[in-house]
This record gives sequence, structure tokens and C-alpha cells, in this order.
Amino acid sequence: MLRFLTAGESHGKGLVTIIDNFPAGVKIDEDFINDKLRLRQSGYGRGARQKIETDKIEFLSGVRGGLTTGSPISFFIKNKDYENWRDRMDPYKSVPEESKIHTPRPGHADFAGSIKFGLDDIRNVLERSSARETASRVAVGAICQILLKNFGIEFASAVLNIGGVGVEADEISGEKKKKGSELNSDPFALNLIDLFDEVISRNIKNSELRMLYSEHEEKAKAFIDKMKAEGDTVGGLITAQVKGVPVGLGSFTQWDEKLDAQIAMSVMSIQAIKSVEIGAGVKSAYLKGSECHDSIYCGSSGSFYRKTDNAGGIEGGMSNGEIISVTCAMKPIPTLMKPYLDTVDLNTCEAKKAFLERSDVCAVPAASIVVESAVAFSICYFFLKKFGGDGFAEIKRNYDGYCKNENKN
Ligand code: EPS
Repeated sequence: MLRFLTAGESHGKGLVTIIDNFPAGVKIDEDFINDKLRLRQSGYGRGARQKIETDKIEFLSGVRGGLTTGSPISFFIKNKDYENWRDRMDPYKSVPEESKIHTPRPGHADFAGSIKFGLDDIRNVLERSSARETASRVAVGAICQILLKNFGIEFASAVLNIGGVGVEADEISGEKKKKGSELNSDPFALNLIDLFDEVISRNIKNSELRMLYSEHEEKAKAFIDKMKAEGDTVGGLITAQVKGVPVGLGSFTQWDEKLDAQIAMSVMSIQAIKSVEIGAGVKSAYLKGSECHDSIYCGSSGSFYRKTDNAGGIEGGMSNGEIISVTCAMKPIPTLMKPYLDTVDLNTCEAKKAFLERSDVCAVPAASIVVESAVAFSICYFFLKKFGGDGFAEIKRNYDGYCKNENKN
């Protein structure tokens, strides 16, 4: 079973990650991983911290001569900022009373985390619950993508809107209808915005916000500037897609074997994510059965296909060969730059304003890379479960055999 663990604090020495049960013989492309790490650090609206860091993966084990060995892969990502926090983050030095934090920020892990662990300094919670940890997850997702690329499985992600500015939830279906109109004989069916479309994918790449359309980007940037001036923060809507997934990853046989359930857990566990939808998601509730479900066809080559993808590529907890599509909402970051939110001192019960700390006004573009990575891990987990083997050649044989004999797709 593919699994990983992360450790590390936001202003500690760095992040340590262990990936277990990753097969041997996979050629590791370090540039691909570092490129994803760079993308996670970028995006309009980020704070000063990203000017300090240049995230790079440093393998500690499990990779030799450019290939995975089958042993646990471990890697380190350095926090350059540690040098500025040594006095407060040193493993041995005691923390001076005046630098301890007792006022939890609403919306953060501060409140429940410090009560749960009986801590008298909220910094112990915020350091670990920080989204800095997502650098580890992006590297894990990139390693999974490297394996899956060999089987024609591709990933994409984008920002749909920033605080509602951009493609709105309702509009997505409008776009889908427009885009699918030539292809689609069913007037009610919703087609996905195809993130793999040449124009769309170029737009995303060229956008500082990883948005689909430049006219949205200018408005969204202006909105971020406004939020910054007001000392506030803003969230947004993110989408990720996967193409080339064979039919039958995941299973209908047990609740925790379902691909959509595992994707939802993986994505929901990302800091600040508040909803996860697959395909038409919430909109499915407003459609009739005849409008919602994606009719099945067989092409001249004998391969199955659909004209719509409301199911988001997953039916009965299994991939159905269509594009897998995930949409999720990110809430605004709870660390604000102005004292808007009320809180209390956990020691004295005194009414206070939530403490202010350097933060990002908007980290939605960064989070879109994290979402893509979380989905990549879930797909890889089920890919290895289905085609599993200890080495790349064995997995390839299993995959080729399945695709040739059991699946016309
Ligand atoms: C974060 C606050 C900011 C972000 C950080 C997550 O850090 P700092 O407090 O040092 O300014 O930049 O994210 C990262 C460091 C990162 O690499 O994503 C928080 O409170 O969650």
C-alpha cells in the first residue's frame, strides 16, 4: 500500500517526508519535482515569505543513480527562514514568556489544537498546521505523476475564481454547455471545461493566478489588491483534472476502496479546503436522472466513450475512463493583517483581537498545485493497487495485460 508521512514546522529547519511502497525502477526527474515546488510558491497575492524560500527537493534515501530502488524514499525541503527564527524555534532553548501566543485566530487550528494538546503556546500548533507542509505533499504528488506519466496519465489544475471573481460555480455549467454544444446532442448535459485544451492550458500557464481567462485575471488581481489594502484575505474555487486513467481504478466493493472517497479525503485534508466535488458535484442535486447521467457509446474502434462527464470520471467508486474532475473551495486564510476578528486569551478569558502575523492575502493559485498533487497521490495509490508490483517492469506488464485483454478502452 502506497503511503507517505510528513514532518516539519513552518519556521523549523525544514520538512521531512517518507514515501513507503513506491516501486523500484522509476526514473526520477528532479526538475519536474522542483518545477512543481516553484509553482506552489508562486502566484499573485502571496506574502513576503516566498521571497525568502526557494524550495528544492533533496533526496535522503530510496533513489540511486536516478532511479527509485523500492526502499522507502525520504527527502528534505529546507526552510531558509529558520535562520530568522532560531531563537524561537530552537529544539533546546526555552521559549521566553513574552513570545508565547495565547490568543487563537478564528478559523485556524490554534483554538482546538492548543486545548487538545494542553499547550500554553499556540505557536506549537500554528507551526505544524501551517500550509508550509504542503511543499512536502507537492513533491509526493510530483513523484506520483512521474510514475503515472509512463502510462499516459496526465494532470492539470487551475483557479476558477478568487473570492467569486472569475468563473462562478453556476457559470461552470454555462461554459460546459457552450463548449459541448457541437458534440452534444443532449441539451441538458454539462460538459467539463477541458483543462487539457491547448488554449486553456496556455492561459493557465501564462496567468499569475493560474486562471482560465485573462479578463478574469485582471479583475481578480484588483480584488486581491483591495483585500490587501483592507488588511484582509480571500479564498477561491479550484479545479483539478486527470486524463488517461484506465477504467477500474478504485472499487465498488468496500466503502474505503472507493476512488472518489479517497480523493475527497486527500483533497479535504489540505489546509483551508472546505468542500470537494467530483464532476457536476452539488449541481447533480438540481438535475433529473435523464439530465445527470452520462450515456454510454461504443466507437468504431470498439472503445467506449461518453459525450458528457457529469460523473467527473468516477462511477460506483471506480474510474470510468473519462476525465476525472475535482472542484474544491478554499476559504480565506485566517491570519489577517488588520484586527477584524474577536477572540479571547485562553489563559485569562480576556476579550482580545486575533493576533496579526505576516501571511498571504491569497494562496489559491498555490493551493491549486497542492490539490493537483493530492489527486495524483490518490490516483497513484489505486493505480499501484490495481497493477501493483515491486518494480516498474512488473507494473508495466500488468498494465499492458489488463488494457489488452480485459478492457476495450
Ligand atoms: C502560513 C503563513 C505564511 C505562508 C506559509 C503558510 O508563512 P509566514 O508565517 O512565514 O509568513 O507563507 O506558507 C509557506 C511558508 C509555504 O511555503 O507555503 C500559514 O500560517 O499557514
